[in-house]
Amino acid sequence: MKDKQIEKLIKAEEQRQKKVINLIPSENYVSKDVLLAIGSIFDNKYAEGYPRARYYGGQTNTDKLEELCQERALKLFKLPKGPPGGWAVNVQPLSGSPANLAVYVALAPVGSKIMGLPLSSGGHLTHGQKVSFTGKVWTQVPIVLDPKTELVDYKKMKEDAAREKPAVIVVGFTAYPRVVDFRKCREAADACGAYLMVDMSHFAGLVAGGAYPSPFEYADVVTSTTHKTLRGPRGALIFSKRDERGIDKKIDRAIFPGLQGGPHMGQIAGIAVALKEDASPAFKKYAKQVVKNARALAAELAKLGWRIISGGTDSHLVLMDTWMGGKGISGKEAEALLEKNGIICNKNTIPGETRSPFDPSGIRLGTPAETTRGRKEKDFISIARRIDKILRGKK
Ligand code: DSN
Repeated sequence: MKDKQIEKLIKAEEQRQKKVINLIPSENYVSKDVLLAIGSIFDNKYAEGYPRARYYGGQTNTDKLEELCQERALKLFKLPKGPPGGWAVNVQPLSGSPANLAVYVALAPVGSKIMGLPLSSGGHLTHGQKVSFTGKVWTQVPIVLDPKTELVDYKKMKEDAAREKPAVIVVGFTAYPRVVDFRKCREAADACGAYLMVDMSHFAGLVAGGAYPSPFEYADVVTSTTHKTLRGPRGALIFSKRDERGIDKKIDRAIFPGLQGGPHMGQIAGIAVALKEDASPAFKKYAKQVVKNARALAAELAKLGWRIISGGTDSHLVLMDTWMGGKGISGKEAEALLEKNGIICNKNTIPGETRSPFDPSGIRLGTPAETTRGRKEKDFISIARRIDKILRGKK
């Protein structure tokens, strides 16, 4: 590389990534083929529009690439193309937040309501949080967690939806360790005529690998980033049901020309590569191992006396109360102490949070990245013991 400054930083980051134990649940390690595809000459091409309906010439290869990526995405989740009764997928969103925004632009009139889980309970900024653009244009109707079980209170969700009549109900969270009951979410959407949107960014790879329930039987729209458990490059997908409501057409228009310009064709090439990798038997094994590892991590931490939110996990992530009502240490301190000892995670609010989001009561731990590196349950039991020692100041 001619640019030595940047080359040095790339090498330093490579070393850092190799050295640490990465427990950030939303990160992963992509294959060399994915890196080759995103660094390819597809990056040079403008392709505003969609296959066979572009605003620039020279689209022979980009059209084929985008259609192949779409085919692979539908096949991975066993979705028929239709219409009617099938699914469409838009592979152009630049990342998860723009994808979610595009769905609201398409389906929720300005000023209407969006029902979502507040950030402090494990939701996402783009699920209608006030500091996000989605909370300024639309009003969030909060999904509430049962304070005892720390699980979604589906009964209240349905009652609140019937009363508040949100245009969209968005489920699928970023710090919620358990499975989401998509059938009950559908009932809540039907109680008020809302669209049911599932943001499966965190667990899409688990769905693909058969290690987490699929939302497609119940949802109208499903969004996902491609760089978390799906183990692809940065980007996102929007799946929409193809029926007389024309959701897919509205979403296509919301992405382009509504919100975005030219798609990042290099990223789309990388996404297509990852989606093929995700369809392999090896990836199924990987997805199941991710969950087994998270369960082992949660169980060992609980055994060592830490409070695990909801008592465990069904997914790739563990939410841990490090503060324990003042008997432990804050999430910010825990994150820093662990990083000093080579373990990377993120501080996180916990349900019923009483502290500031900048120094909350917990940390979020995840297994996708280290499972990619081949770690198994016994490794995660050792990691749990190491975390315990570090947080108790014994290391
Ligand atoms: N930043 C992602 C996560 O870590 O969950 C969500 O956008």
